[in-house]
Amino acid sequence: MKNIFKILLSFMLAAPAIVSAQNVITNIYGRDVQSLGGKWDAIIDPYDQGRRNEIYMNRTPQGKTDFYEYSFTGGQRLNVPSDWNSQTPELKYYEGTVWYARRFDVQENAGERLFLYFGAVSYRCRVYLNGEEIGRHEGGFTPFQFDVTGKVKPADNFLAIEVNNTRTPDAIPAMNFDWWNYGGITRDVFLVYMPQVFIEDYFVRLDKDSATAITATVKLSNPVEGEKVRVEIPELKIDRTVTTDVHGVAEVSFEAKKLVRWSPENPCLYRVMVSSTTDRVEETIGFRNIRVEDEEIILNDKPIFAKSISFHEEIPQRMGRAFSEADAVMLLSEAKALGCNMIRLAHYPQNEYTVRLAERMGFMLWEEIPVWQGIDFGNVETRAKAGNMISEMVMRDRNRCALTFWGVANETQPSPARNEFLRTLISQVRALDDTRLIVAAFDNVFFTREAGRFTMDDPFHKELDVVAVNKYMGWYHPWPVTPDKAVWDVARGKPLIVSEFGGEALYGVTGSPDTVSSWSEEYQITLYRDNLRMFENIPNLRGTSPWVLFDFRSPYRFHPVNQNGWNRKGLVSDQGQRKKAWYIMKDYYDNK
Ligand code: GCB
Repeated sequence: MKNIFKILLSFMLAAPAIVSAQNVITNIYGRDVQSLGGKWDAIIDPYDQGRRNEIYMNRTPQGKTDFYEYSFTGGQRLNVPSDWNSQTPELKYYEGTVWYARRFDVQENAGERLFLYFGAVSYRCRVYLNGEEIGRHEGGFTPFQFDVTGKVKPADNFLAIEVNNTRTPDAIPAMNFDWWNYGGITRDVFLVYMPQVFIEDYFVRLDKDSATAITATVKLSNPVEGEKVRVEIPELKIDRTVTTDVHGVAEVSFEAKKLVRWSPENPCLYRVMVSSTTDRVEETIGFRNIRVEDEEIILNDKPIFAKSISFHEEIPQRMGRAFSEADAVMLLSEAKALGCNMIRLAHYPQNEYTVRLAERMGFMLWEEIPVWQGIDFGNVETRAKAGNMISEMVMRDRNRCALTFWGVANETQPSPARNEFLRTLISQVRALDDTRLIVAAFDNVFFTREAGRFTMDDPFHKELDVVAVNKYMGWYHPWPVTPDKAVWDVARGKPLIVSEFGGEALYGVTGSPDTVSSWSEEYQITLYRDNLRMFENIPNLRGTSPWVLFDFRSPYRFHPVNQNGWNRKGLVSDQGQRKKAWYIMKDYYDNK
C-alpha cells in the first residue's frame, strides 16, 4: 500500500513545480471550505492576447498618461460553476480562451494552511493569484488544487483564471468527440482551510476476498512519524488507533463482524471518522466485494447482471453541463425509473454530486477517462496526461464502493502504441486501487459469413477483467442475419457487457417500424427489440448499457430536421419525454 504513495510522490517530483497541481485532498466536501462560486468577471480572448498583455495583473491607471486596454470590471459576468457555452449566445460554439476573475477575502481565524481547489476546469487553465502565476492544469473532468498558504492577504485578493478549451491532437479527448465541447470553470471552486499537518488522503475498503476484513490506509500531509491516527466506524463498533511511519502513513486492518455489505438493493453506508491530533474528517463509506469468476461478475458472492445506462454530464433542457446536486437528482432519478442498477458515466469522470448520490441510490458505477477514439497514443506527453487524469479520477473516487469498473478506453484501434498506452494506464490504476474491475469498450466486433457469428478483432481484450463492446446493430450496421441467428463468440471465458447499442429517434415522430431513415420512435422500438433478441445469443453477456438515457448536444449531428446539433439516441428526449423504446428497455430490466 505504501508503494502507492511512493508512486504518487514520484509523479509530483517529476513534474515541474508550476505545471502540475498537487494531490487533491481526499473528501473535499467533508472539509472546511469557502465557496468561490457565483458571478465572476470575464474577458473573452479569442486571439490569446491576455497573457502577453499581463491582464492577470489587473492594473488600473495611476498617472495621467497611464491607460490599459482592458478591465475586468464593467464587462461580461459568468456563473461559476457552469460552462460558458450555455450562458450567452455568443459563447455557444466558442472554443478558445476566456479569462475569469474575482476578488475574495480570507476568513478570519483561518486554518494554518490554505488551498485553492477546483472540481474541474474545461479543458486547460493557468491560475494567477495577486498577479502571480501559481499553477496550471490540463484535463477537463478531474479535480486539482494549489497550496496558497502565505500567498493571500486577509482581504481583497485578486484571482484570475485563464481557461482554454481549444481541441488539440495531443489532448484527451483529442480533435473529435461526440459531445459538446463545453468550456469554463464547470465545477465547484473552494478555498480549503486546513491545519498545519492534516489528513491528506485515506482509503478505507473491504478486502477483496473477505466479507468482514476492512483495511484503512491514512496519509498525513507531512511525513511525520509517530503521529496517532484514529479510525472510527461507530455503527460497527470499530475504534482503532495506529501510529504513522516515517512517511506519515498509517495502515490498520480489522474485522467488522456485523458488516452489512453495500449492494444496489441495499445501498448501506456507514459513518466513518478519521482523525489525527490536529485534524478530523468524516464521511459515509460503504463496503462490498466485487470480483470476476470465469464468465460471472460476482458482487458480494452472488452473480450480478449490470442493468446499466449511460448519460453525459449534461442537462439537456438547459443545454449545459450538469454541476449541482439538483442536476444529479434529475439525471439519476430518470435512470432509477428505468430500472437500472448501474450507470456508465460517459465518457469522463463526472462531478462528485453525481458519484456520491449514485452511491446512495444504489447504482454501481463505471467511470472512465476520455480516451475516446482518435488519441495520439505514440505521444509520450499525451500518455503522461492520461496517467495524471486517471490517477486524479481514482484518487477522488476510490472510497466510493459504488465504483465497480474503472474504464481505460472507448473504441480505440489496436496498435503497439495503443497497447502500451493502455497497459501503462492499467498498471497505474492497479497501483492505486486493486479492488475494482478494469474494463474498456471495444468496437471491433464483426459478423463474418465464414464463421457465421460475431467475433472480436482486438486481442487486447485479454488484458481486461471485463470486456465491453459497443455495437450499433440496426443503426450503423445493417443486420447480416436475423437477430435470432446473430450468435456471438466474443471474449468467451470472461464476462461481457454490451456497453452501447441504440439508434436515433425524434420524440413524437411516428413512422415505418422497419425504416432506419424514418427517425421514428417505431423504428427505435424495432431496433431495441431486435437487439434484446440478439442478446439471448451472447452466452457470456453479464450487462447491457443502452446508448443513451437523454438526447444530448453534439456539434456534428448535422441533420437539420431530425438532429439539428443533437444526438437523438436518447430513450428520453431533450425535453424529458420518454420515447416508446424507453418502455421496452424498462420491461427488459424489470424482468432481468
Ligand atoms: C459510440 C461512442 C459514443 C457515441 C455513439 C454514437 O460508439 O462511444 O460516444 O455518441 O457511438 O451515438 O454514435
